[in-house]
Amino acid sequence: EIVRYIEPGGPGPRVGLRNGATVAPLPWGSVAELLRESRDELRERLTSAAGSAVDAADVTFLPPVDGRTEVWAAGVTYERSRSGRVEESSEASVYEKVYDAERPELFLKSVAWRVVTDGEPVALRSDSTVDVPEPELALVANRFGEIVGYTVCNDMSSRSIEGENPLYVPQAKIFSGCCALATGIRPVWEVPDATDLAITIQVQRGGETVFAGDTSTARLHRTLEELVAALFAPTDFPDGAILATGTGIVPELSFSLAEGDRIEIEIAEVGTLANPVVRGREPM
Ligand code: DO4
Ligand code: MG
Repeated sequence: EIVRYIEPGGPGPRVGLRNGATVAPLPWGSVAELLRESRDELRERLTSAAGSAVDAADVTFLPPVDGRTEVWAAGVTYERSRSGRVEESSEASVYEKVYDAERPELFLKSVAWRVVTDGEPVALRSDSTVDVPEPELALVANRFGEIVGYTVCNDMSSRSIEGENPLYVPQAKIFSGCCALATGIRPVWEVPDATDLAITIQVQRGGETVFAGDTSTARLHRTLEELVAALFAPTDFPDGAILATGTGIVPELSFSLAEGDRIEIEIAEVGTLANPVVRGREPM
């Protein structure tokens, strides 16, 4: 897996290759720089370029995104997401239409510096009453729009704010602690078939599982290539982009996350992501 990390007493963030319990530095100064390579160049250089390895337990892993690389997300790409939005929204037809439309729903989820990673808190808006995690396969695309890797994304969302009016989607989706990515990017050639990966989620509260769900990328209503092509067609991404592919797991509307919960997500062959939940600050 491609990772970003800091060694104690070492230089600033490095890009490395995690292999089991070790991490070896790679020659790129940032993930943004690495995403300027073509997929073929990256594959060739990754196999030969790693320096001397250190123990993974001795380093701090950072979110695997930096610089000008943005995180985008697709919405209403699974039938369960469509039915969940129809239930919560005052404007249900918007979601029914977009599910079958040629143009997918795409939105900017996060700039790199706002992303958190495994073990760091994700947040609930203080003005929201129904909040959920959204466990999503995220595609890592290079500057040419080639998918070079996969990671796990949690697209934290306020259902009460989005449900009030679809024009509030940016506020329901973008705030401090809204976007978590796993620590590693699994290269695409390590995952021969991404079209049937199991996705599971659990929410733990006071030692009990208060929500559990599962799905598979086989239930995606659009192809991975189609989503990346729609993102890259009108827009340049000189340092690549990360694109979360939408959620296929939506709890009943009676469920909401609470401060102190712990969210655990796993995507087979891609990785895991676990985060504690905090309540964001009150309005000033
Ligand atoms: O329409 C809002 C976004 C839905 C979404 O994020 C998802 O389906 O994952
Ligand atoms: Mg989502």
